[in-house]
Order: sequence, then structure tokens, then C-alpha cells
Amino acid sequence: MKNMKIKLLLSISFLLVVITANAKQTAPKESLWYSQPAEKWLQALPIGNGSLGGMIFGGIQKEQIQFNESSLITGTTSIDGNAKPTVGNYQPFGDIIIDFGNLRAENYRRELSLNNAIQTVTFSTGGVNYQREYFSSYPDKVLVANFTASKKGSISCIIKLKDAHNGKIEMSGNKIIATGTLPENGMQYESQLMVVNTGGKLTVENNAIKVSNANDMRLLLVAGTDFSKDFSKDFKGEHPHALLKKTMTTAATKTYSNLRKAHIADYQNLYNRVELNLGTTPEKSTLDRLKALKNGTKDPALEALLFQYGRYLLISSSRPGGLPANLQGIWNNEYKPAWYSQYTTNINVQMNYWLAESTALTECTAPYFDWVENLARVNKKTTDPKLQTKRGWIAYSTNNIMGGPSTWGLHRPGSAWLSQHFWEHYAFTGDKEFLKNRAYPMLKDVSGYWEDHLVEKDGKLITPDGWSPEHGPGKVEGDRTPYPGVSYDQQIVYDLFTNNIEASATLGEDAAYRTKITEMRNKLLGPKIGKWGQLQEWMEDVDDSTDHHRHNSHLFAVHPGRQISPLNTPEWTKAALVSLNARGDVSTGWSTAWKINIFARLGQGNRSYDLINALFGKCILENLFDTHPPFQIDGNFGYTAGVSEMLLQSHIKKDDHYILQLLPALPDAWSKGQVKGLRARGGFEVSLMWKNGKLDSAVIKSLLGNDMEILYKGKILILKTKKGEVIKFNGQLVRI
Ligand code: FUC
Repeated sequence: MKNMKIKLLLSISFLLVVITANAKQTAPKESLWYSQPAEKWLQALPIGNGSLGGMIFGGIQKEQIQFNESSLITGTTSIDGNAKPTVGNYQPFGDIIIDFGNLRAENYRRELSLNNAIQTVTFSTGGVNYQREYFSSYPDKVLVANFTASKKGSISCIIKLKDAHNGKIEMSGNKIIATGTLPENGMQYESQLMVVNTGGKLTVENNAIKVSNANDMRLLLVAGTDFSKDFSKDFKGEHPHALLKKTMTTAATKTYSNLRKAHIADYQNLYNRVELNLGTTPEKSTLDRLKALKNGTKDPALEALLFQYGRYLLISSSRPGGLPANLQGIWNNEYKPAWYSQYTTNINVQMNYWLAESTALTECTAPYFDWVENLARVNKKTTDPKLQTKRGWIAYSTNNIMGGPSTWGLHRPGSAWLSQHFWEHYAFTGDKEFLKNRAYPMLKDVSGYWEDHLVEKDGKLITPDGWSPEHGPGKVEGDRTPYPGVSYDQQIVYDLFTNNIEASATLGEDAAYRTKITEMRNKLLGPKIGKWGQLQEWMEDVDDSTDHHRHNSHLFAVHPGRQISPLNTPEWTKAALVSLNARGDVSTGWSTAWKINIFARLGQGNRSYDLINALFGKCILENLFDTHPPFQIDGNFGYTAGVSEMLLQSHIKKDDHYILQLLPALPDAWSKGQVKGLRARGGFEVSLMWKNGKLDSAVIKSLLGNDMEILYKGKILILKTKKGEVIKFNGQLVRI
């Protein structure tokens, strides 16, 4: 008997050891939670499947799900014979309104889990526990809301589908269908809401569905338009009705648990690739933590949460087959959102994708590439004389989903900047087919424009008629006076030619052409250092040291370009730092996020961290959306990219391999931490642990079998790798 007891005790303690060991290995639980419902849209929490998005208020008596579908815009294309193409505005689609009568709540909590992309609302009343779950499924193309209660017959409500454009509402059994046509461009749209209850009764009343005394209830929502990504059809497709009906019918045959499982599996396949641990999570609501952080309380775990939130938001707003994340991702409740909530090409749409490769979300870039290629097709075909070019193509600053521009601000280097990510995608993934069929053709085409337009002066090649977004010398906001040799243009063309050269060399194509472009690149007027030690923004030394403009255009060469770096160009690096410090830390959301990235590239971790504080202080809203102001999602994406640049950089190439810089800009504030699964150019998956501000260990998996060079605090290690090989190092870069 005694023996048995000892055995039992031993096995229990063994079990406990196993459980604790496993618990240590599990990913941090990442969620945003609040102890009250949202009263305003910017307190609601987002869900999305790349195109169908919802903002959940979590109301107790009145629940509201404001929803969007990414293609509903009032703009037009410039190739459909339209004399005056308009960018239009990204539109709200509608709302699901659920009236629960005078339901009361205790122990209320609403929570968005980043681990499984499910939002929950829980509360209790009169001994009944209520739980709601919300998600938008990419595999099933449907937004799902599920309502349960701990006591049978406890769910009673009236459900309405509100169309944001006064469309026709029709009832069909347990479905509400809203259809309409936008007067501005004739775009046809439809949404369908289905209510499925277990137990109780479902009746139809005045364009609403009434559910009485149900045990549980599920809502399914689908929405779409007749927009098509097919350029050859002028972006006009079929009426969405048939497809929506099919999608709904298929989803309705699946159980809630199957819909949920498929959603989680799809989402986690992307999300779980990267973990970031910067500290323990305090047991406080996100709102309380945010307030405390704004008041100076350290909460590195919240900084890690915002990093993962950026990844969550990209997975939720940009998936293959859909459209790229716009200025607000896919979430918008305004008829005239700021800057049309479309795509701005002088930083914003590019910034949306900075995090995609380095934080292992490469699949999410697919809509971006499709969109850029369509924009190129549109702008090559348009009759707008300002866009006409002999070779290549150029763009306006702002464009919609079908290439319809806002004709303010022709932006010549926009196409070159947009094509940068085509090369980056290859650099990270090694996808040769993509390089051959999409990246290289794009880079070569756009290079053609600059081959035709660069002007030779005193032995240097100069970009004509440029501007430094979005101002002129002398701090004149929006000044469009054209200047030659603007640093922004020069640096972007340098980047374009470099990517073009590397692409053709990798493919072993066009040797003579490559020599020509290399000669041209080497003749480009390079960065200049001005009289106060700054990196000049203009060709003439006219920079004003009190210029705090939000755009850091003349620092493109540091980030996202790679012409200037502490490793290769120390003098320019020093000058870039002078310029960046002079720009000041106080700015708009995306500008602050950009500065986190630039300081990181300059090896200034503590300065990056100052900017993180500035971002949290001024630009992060209650639901952790970034604000310009107003709400603009690029700051979220740029922040995530910035944090990854602080922990790992791989943009510098030596011979034929990339240099992996480990913890190149670690701030003192993150003295201890761990990151898993970041990606580096050349195809590497990198996990790092650090303690007391120093690297403790690194695990690097070679995904492609390329050579790699590791750099940590001046120490260098060069290695050949095999595809699939996992290499471990200690903090001294000794293999373990
Ligand atoms: C550019 C920026 C603005 C804003 C807009 C969407 O024009 O200068 O600050 O972010 O894009």
C-alpha cells in the first residue's frame, strides 16, 4: 500500500514536470480584451478573411457587426472610355444589428484572440452564462457569429441586416438578402445573412428575423460585388448573387465546429510561424495596459502584442485571390474615408507589405502583386496624356482597385518603388518562377522608363522633374515645383536598377543589357552630404534643419532601400542619422513607424525604441489600430516591420550571399526575450534568444541551401548550408 502511494506520488510529480515543461514551450497567449462593449467604431475589434471584414462592438442589449467587402468602391477605372476617371471612395457595406431586448450582463469580457483569430464575448445574467464567438473564414468565405448559453431556451433576439446604401431588402426563409447598385459607378453588390437556430422558434417580421427561446444560434454572412480582377474585362464581372448563394449553401451544410476548425487551421498555418516574447503579460485589460503604457509604465509584452497584431491584421486583410490591404486594411464605416481609403504609392501601400516577408507571411503578398500588375496595364493603356510613356509606366500618388487615379499628384517614381517588393519576394523565397515570369519583367519594364528619362549632366545621370513627397524646399507643404536630381528619385532609381541587375544576373539573362544598366546605375548622382552634415533631400544644399515633414523621402536609401548602410557606407550613414534626428520624433502614425525602421537600419535600437514610445503615446487607439490621425493601418504594419528590423536584418548582400545581422538594433528596454521564425533573405528561418541585452543562442534553418554569413556585434561567421539544415549557435556564434 505504502509502495503504491509512493509510486502514485512519483508518477504525479513526473506528470507535473512534463506538463510544466510543455507549458514553457507553448506560444504566448496573445489577445486584446476589454471589460466593456465598444461604444464607438474605433473601440470595436476587427475580424477579416482577406476581403470580408467585420468590426464587432460586443453590445449586450444591441449587438452591431459593421461589415465591409474589399471591392465595394465608388470609383472607376481609367480604361473604360471614361473621360474623367475617379478614384472614388472605399465604402461601408452594411451592419448586422441584433436586438436582445433588455438583457443585462455581469462579468462582461470581450476578447480578440490573435492565436486563433476568433473574437469572443462572454457574460452572465441570472445564473446563465452567455458566450458569443465571431470569425471571418478564408476557407469558407463566410463571416460567422455563434451564440450559446448555458441554459436551454435563453436566446431571444431580433436580427436585422442594414444595407449602407439603401439597397433592396428581401426575406427568404431564414435569410435576409440586401442588393443594390452604386449610383456613382453602377457597381452591383449583394449581401446575404442566414440565421440558424437550435431549439426555440424562428419567425420573420418586418424585414427582420425574430428568434425566440433558442438554445443556440448561428449567423452566417456573405457579401460581394460584380468587381472582377480581370483587366481584360475592364474589371467588370458577374452579378455576385449566384456565387454568394452557392457559398452560403455550402457553409450552411457544415457544422459550426467544422467551420471553426477549418478557420483556425487556415489562420494558424500563417500566424503560428512567428512568436515574439518580450516579457510577461500583466492581468489587466488591454485598455488599462495601453493607458498605463502611455503614462510611462513599461509593458514590453504589449509591444510584442502590437507586433503580432500587425501580422493578424495582414492575414485578415490580404489573402490570395483578393485585393491588397488598403489605407484601412478592409475596415471602414465612412462614406468618405480619409484619402479615399484606397492605395497611395508614395509610401502607404508599400508600407502595408514591409512586414510580409520578414514575419513569414509571404502568401499575403499575392494580392499586392496582382494589383500592381493591373495598375501597370491600366496606366499603359489609358489615354491620360500625363501617364503616357514610350517604355515602362508611371502612376499617380493615389489609385483605386482598378487603377482609377486621384489625379492630384503625378508620382513618376511610384512604379519603381512599387516594383521593389517584386524583387524582395524573390530575395526571401527564392521563387525562381516568380522571378522569371513576374519580378524581372516588371523591373525591366519600369527601368525602361528611366533609361529614356535620365538626363546626363557633368558626367552624372540625373532624374528630371522630381519632388520629395510631399513638400518642396523651404518646408512648403504639397509644393509640386519640379526639381532635377531630387534624392528620393535618385535613390529609388538606384534601387530599381540594382534589383533589375540582380534579377537578370540570377536568371542568367540579358548580359549585355545588364552591363548597360550597371553602367547607368554607377553614373547616377549619388547621395550628398550638406552643410549641416545632413543627407541632402535636394540636389542643392538647401535643407532646412527645422523641417519636420512627416515624409522621410530622402532616407529611402536606408530603408526600404539598401544603398546606405553602416556596413557599406559609414559617412552617408552618419549623415542620414543627422537628417533623421533633425526630422524630429513627433509625427503621424505611419511616419513614426517608418522612423522605427530607419533607426533600426542605422543600428540605433534605443532611438527605434523612442519612436515606439512615440507611436504608443500618440498614434495607437483603444482597439490598437494606428492613427495618422485619422485611422490608417499602415502604421500598424510599419510597426511590425520595424520590430522585425530591430531583431534581424538581411538586406546587405556580399558576393552571392546575404548577411544575417542578429539583434542589430536591440534596445536596452528589451534586455531579455525570444523571437522564433523570422525570415531572412536567402531563405532562412531565424530564432533568437537573448539575455542581459546579449545574444544567448540562435537557431537558423536553411530553407534553400544557400550560403550564409552571420554577423553579431562585429563577429562574423560564414557557412555553407544544406537545404533543410538546422544550425544552432551560442551567443559567441559557436555552433552547438
Ligand atoms: C500621403 C501622406 C499622408 C497620408 C496619405 C494617405 O499623401 O502624405 O500623410 O498618409 O498619403
